[in-house]
Amino acid sequence: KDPRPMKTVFSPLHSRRHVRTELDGGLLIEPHEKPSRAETILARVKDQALGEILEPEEFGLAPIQRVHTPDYVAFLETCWQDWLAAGKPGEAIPAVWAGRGMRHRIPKDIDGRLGYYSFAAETSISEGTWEAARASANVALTAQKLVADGERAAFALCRPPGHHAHADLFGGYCFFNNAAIVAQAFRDQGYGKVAILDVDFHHGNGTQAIFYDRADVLTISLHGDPDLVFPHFLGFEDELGEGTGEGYNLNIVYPPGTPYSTWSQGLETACERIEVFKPDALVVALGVDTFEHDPISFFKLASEDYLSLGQRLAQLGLPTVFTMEGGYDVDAIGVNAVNVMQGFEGKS
Ligand code: OKS
Ligand code: MG
Ligand code: ZN
Repeated sequence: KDPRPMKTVFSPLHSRRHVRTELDGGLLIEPHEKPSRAETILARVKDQALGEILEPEEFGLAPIQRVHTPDYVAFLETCWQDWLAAGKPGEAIPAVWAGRGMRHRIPKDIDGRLGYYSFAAETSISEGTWEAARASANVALTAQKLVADGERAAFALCRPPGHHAHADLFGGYCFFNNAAIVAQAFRDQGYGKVAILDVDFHHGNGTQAIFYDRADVLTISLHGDPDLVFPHFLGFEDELGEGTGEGYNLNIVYPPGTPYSTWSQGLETACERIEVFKPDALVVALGVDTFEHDPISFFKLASEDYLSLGQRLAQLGLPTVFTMEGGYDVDAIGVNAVNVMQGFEGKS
């Protein structure tokens, strides 16, 4: 057994995010992004004795505001109270946006602000969302601190997830971009270059957008073709970065039915790009919605493939923070996520 097993950071405050609604197919369904996801992963971490489980420290808003705008953070803090004060009977759901030719100004009204600060309507807000999103960022920052203090790697069991959140937009179940916050924290602590590798089924649009004009943070995402799937409007292979950041964003897209034998070729391309970049730290935005039985995705990875993924990531030899993103087959999410950690630690 590894003399220094990987630590997991987990906050029970994740359960403060417990919305009842997700707009899907014209219905308000039970959300896919539900509390049992994190509990199932935690149970597997314990069952496998992966390593110590820590509660997060409180880092305050400063490291969040290195990535997100102050007005967006303030909106999230009061959104639910503002919604209640406006006399709304249900959960807060954005339903109006500034379309082409309209003005991108911040309205006073809560319906207007919900639209201004979002890019999609599946992500409802209710009581506790703010507290859970804050705790999730603290989980990520605590894992970052463990690695900065000398751990080889750490698992941030974040919930809610983060990779869709832009500097001032929520959506795709995400509010604070935990992976971006970790990368920026490394930069602010003197790590010269950081790579973010997003292996979630979906494009990490928020992460890409946050670092799009920067060469100090390399962003790579492997994902389902956005011509066919969420987030629909970003994540194509011709998005290479802009200005100083040109050449520091890489998107690798795949069609429905993609198995590990194909997906892993893109992983190899991604790893080779990271090796050329020579970062001082690696952040892995870890979604396991690439699983063959995921209810909302279309890749065909099997549970044992997550061991191989972990092994390949370990070969990069970098200080590594894993932030939990998607994965909605709750029966398998624990095995699949922890397989990545165990593969990283050498299990095959
Ligand atoms: C809309 C589907 C919304 C999917 C959100 C994606 C969440 C996710 N009917 N991102 O990584 O897993
Ligand atoms: Mg991805
Ligand atoms: Zn996803």
